[in-house]
Amino acid sequence: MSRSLSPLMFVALLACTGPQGDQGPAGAAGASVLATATAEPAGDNCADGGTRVEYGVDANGDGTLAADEVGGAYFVCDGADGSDGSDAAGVIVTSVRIYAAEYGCQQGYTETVIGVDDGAGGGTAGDGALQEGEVDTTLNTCLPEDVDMDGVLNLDDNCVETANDAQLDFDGDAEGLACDADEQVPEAYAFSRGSSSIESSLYQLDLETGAATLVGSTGHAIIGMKFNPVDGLLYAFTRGDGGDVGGCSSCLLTLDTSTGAATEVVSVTHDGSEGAESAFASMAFLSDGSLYAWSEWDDVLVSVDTTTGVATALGDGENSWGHGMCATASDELLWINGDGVTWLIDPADGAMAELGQIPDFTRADGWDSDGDNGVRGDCVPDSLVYVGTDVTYGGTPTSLVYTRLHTDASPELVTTRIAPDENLHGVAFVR
Ligand SMILES: [Ca+2]
Ligand SMILES: [Ca+2]
Ligand SMILES: [Ca+2]
Ligand SMILES: [Ca+2]
Repeated sequence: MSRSLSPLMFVALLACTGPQGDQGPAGAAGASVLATATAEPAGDNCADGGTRVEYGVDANGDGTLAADEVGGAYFVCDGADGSDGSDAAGVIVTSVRIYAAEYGCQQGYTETVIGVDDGAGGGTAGDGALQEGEVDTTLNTCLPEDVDMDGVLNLDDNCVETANDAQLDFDGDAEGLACDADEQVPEAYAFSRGSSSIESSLYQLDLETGAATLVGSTGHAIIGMKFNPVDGLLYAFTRGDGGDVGGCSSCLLTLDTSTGAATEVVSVTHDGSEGAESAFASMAFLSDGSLYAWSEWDDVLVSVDTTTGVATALGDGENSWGHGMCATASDELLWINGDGVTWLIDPADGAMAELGQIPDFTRADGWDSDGDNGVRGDCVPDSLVYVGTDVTYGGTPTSLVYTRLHTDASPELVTTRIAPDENLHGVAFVR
């Protein structure tokens, strides 16, 4: 079979859902390209007859190509040698979604390739695939701006075809948890608020859903908590200044992750602060097991000797009280202050480099009466993902938030609320 081609064949269609910024109509993802093939009698188009192929965008999504949807046509003509090629078996239509801003499509397009598997242009006839010389026309049709309708535009979406409005990505590879086959949700624990009369409870936390399962009471008023990657134990600080219901002021504890029960390690004193005690709510262990904390009463980073309980100031200190601290994969300290501004701190000398402001950070003005407010978050081990509790005061519930920190030249912070919880006051990931 040989063929001749109509001049119509090189028509290309662009059918966008709308200008940039418009929301595509729901269900528009079904606007696919269709092609139909019908027998063409001998005549002007094909001297010996052949096949007429029409193609176009199925604008109304009914699965058939209506006359007013036909965007172009071409003919596959039978050869003059009398061989019978008058069927459409050789016509191949393939479509692939391409997520790039091209062809006037701001959020990606469907590329549809149509041709005949006839060996034209050096291709291989009858192999079920179109080689370059067999391609007769290519159509590019714009995709809906948000194909999975999760509220995140295609080019910003870390699972573009899976609805995942939270955009969770705990391993930091830019492929979201919802579509990343090798991503694990970190194991995590959380504690509830305590005071001089209220014991903090330990919870096991599901970071994917925000659900918290009670483990047990700690018997103390906990203000900070982290796992030590060297011994694998969960450590916690109690409140200072007589504020611990368990009577161990500014103490470092270990917590049993099966029962919540606490074991006292050492009482921590900081000679730079008034009255030697302080509040060490923001704490983090480096990979070698060394412990750092933010001393709230004099606003300075300290290193903590877990044997003697002596806290030693690093750097000059600045800022306000902390909202959380964690160690990054490169053993820097990520610290978030009371205004939701994030910093990377060099633990060698306390030098601070500002990353940026967490958007929509919720904070009430001033300190609460207990001096125990704040977001006490943790980093996912292999990337700069911070998960903490977002606290407002005056009885307003807290919620678990997820923040991705981009540390390139233009830091971008993305905050997503995972789930509300009325009692969480800080989180720690198993190391
Ligand atoms: Ca072929
Ligand atoms: Ca989306
Ligand atoms: Ca998605
Ligand atoms: Ca991932």
